[in-house]
Amino acid sequence: MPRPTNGFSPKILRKSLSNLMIFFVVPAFNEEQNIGRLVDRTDAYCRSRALEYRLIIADDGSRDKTAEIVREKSKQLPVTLITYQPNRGVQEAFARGFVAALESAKETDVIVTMEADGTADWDILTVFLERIKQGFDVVVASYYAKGGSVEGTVWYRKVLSRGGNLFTRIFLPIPGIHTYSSFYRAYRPSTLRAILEHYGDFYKEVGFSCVVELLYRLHKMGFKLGEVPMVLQGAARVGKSKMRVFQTINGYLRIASRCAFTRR
Ligand SMILES: Nc1nc2c(ncn2[C@@H]2O[C@H](COP(=O)(O)OP(=O)(O)OP(=O)(O)O)[C@@H](O)[C@H]2O)c(=O)[nH]1
Ligand SMILES: [Mg+2]
Repeated sequence: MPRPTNGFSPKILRKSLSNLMIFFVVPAFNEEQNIGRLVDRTDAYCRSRALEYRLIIADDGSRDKTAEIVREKSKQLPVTLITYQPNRGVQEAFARGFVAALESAKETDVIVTMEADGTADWDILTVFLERIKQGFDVVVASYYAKGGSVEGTVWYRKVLSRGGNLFTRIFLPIPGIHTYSSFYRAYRPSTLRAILEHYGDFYKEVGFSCVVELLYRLHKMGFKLGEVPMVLQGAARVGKSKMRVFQTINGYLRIASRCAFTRR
């Protein structure tokens, strides 16, 4: 049974969200065990709520059947495959996905990023869209906000994630934001266009820390950022995590020294 969407009735939601298009941008690396499920889930969710969408999957040098599966799905569904070799990291996949989405997105549309592994809570998607309609420019799924949590993940990943998050909250404070590393977010297209125009790129970072840098840039540019509590279901993923721990820690340190101390 679908869970209630934080107080918004499905009927009201359908009416208020009927004229926008969602551009999903999903980075994927060796996700053959999860990607088909993600495509089907996206389609079922959007279809049941009469949401128009395009799902852009950026396959970043996978050595498994990720691209093949997505290509097959794109024959039937509004799915775009971006694929290249070799693997360059999640920053490249996000950047290519953003550029593809921005080529078609109108200002009233919404760009939603999420992981390919199915760990996101679908029921908060409509809350994201409502927040954007209410005037937020960017909304992030937050497992460290009150009401959020991380479930089904090994203890050392939880410690690392919480430690990294605490670090960013101390050195890169953003009022009202408790989670910096979440991939699951909704952006008004104008925010990403503004970042590109102002900085010339979305971020400098390579790897998972790029999303932290992007969020901090958006904050510094004065955009209104909000969050929605989420329970991250770690057990929903099949296969191993692709997060490179040391690269990510290094990235956080670099961002802190570049952004917090030099205020750039
Ligand atoms: N394009 C691209 N995507 C990547 C790369 N590494 C990871 N990803 C994707 O980024 C998302 C997050 O990676 P995960 O492996 O789930 O990392 P995680 O969420 O920290 O780990 P779990 O908690 O185990 O899920 C997934 O959709 C991956 O497929 C990469 O090098 N390139
Ligand atoms: Mg994951």
